[in-house]
Amino acid sequence: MAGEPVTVETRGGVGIVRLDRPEARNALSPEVFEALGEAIDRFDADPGIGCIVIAGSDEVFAAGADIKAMRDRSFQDAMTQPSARFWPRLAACRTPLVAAVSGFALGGGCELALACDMIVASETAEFGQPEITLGIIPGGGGTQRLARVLGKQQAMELVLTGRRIRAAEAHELGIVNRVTREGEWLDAAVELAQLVARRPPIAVQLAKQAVLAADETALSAGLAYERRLFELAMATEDRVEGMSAFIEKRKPRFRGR
Ligand code: DAK
Repeated sequence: MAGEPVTVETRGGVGIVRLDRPEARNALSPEVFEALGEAIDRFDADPGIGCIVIAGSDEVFAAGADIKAMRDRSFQDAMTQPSARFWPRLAACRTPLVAAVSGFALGGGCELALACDMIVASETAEFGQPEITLGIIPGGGGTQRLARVLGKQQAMELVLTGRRIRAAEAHELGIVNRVTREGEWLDAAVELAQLVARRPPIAVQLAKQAVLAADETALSAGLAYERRLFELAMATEDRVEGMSAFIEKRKPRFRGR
């Protein structure tokens, strides 16, 4: 019998959630969506966690939504099942998210990685949106996020053909932050996450909100929003500590206030 569909651990201020459903190539069943959402919510509420890594195994990040669970789903089911709730839940996470991708990231798996704030990929990673081959289209943000990162033409090709791209091409196209050698992907992702986790947490969350707003707003509105968030950062104790530490030539001790 299959065990828990995700495992969690922490490493130096970083929460790591790993999809663990190897018999189905980490397909995102309703149970996986629920467990993943819960783990992310718990880490997001934990003041000891400054960054979250979402990972799979060496072989597969996630092969997408569970096709077997989806085949007989009615329209009503599709409206209410956990996957529909998962995506807004993920978007509400204030803590930065790093996707650590090795092997296949397909369909909802690719969308999960794209919904994260940064992606670290093994050279073995393959990304793709094969939904079209099943008679559906991406439903977890793939068309929108790919079009924003790649531009219309490149996104259109991937979405209309379902062609998979390897890590090197994904890096060239700007989807992936860095590509590592096989076997080094998780440590590299955790290292990047730990760097973020060492930064003052309120400023980190404000910075995440500011960058995400760039996709949603016109430049003038985005600049005004950034200005408000900057002013909030100025009101924190951590920024007094950060600036004092710089002037006194010592390491800052951030307390999340
Ligand atoms: N769902 C269910 N089972 C899957 C699966 C999937 N996505 N992917 C693999 N499996 C199962 C296989 O059926 C097989 O099961 P058994 O035959 O052993 O029972 C087992 O995992 C091993 O699979 P393979 O034999 O195929 O393994 P390989 O290593 O040869 O190939 C592969 C790995 C990942 C290349 C291949 O399995 C594959 O192409 N998988 C399907 C990829 C795919 O088409 N993904 C897109 C799914 S649709 C939404 C949000 C999001 C979505 C929808 C709605 N809303 C918010 C509304 C997302 C949709 C999708 O992702």
